Amino acid sequence: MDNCLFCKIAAKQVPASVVYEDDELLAFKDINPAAPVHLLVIPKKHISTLTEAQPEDTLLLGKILALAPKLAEEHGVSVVYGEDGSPTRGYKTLINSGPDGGQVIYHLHMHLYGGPRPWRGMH
Ligand code: DGP
Repeated sequence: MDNCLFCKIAAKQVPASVVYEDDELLAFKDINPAAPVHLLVIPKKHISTLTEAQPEDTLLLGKILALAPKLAEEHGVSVVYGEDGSPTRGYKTLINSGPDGGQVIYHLHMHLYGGPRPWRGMH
């Protein structure tokens, strides 16, 4: 879509630190990280917000979510179970939708945050 920053990143017209790419998805480092690991996962197809996603996008939405544990593993923030079975480390996934949801860039994206806390402005 014309004038969409994340479409331009997907088209390699704007540089980004890409950490994953396939035919449908792109993941890259957030330019203003709020946590030691802060990645964004986008569909290459332009969808403005989660509200605009259509029934035929359901598999694509699933692929975005399913990429999170793979990226978390690659970036050292996956959930790890200690000898007593209790979980350690971990990560947060977040999709902001609309102004009240805190969305700034109107191209659907999932944030992935991880790494030692505290994280800026988040619990
Ligand atoms: P949101 O508030 O959910 O729309 O988050 C938008 C995120 O996009 C925000 O964390 C900063 C990030 N961002 C904005 N512009 C750029 C950019 O040009 N490059 C990269 N890598 N990230 C950007």
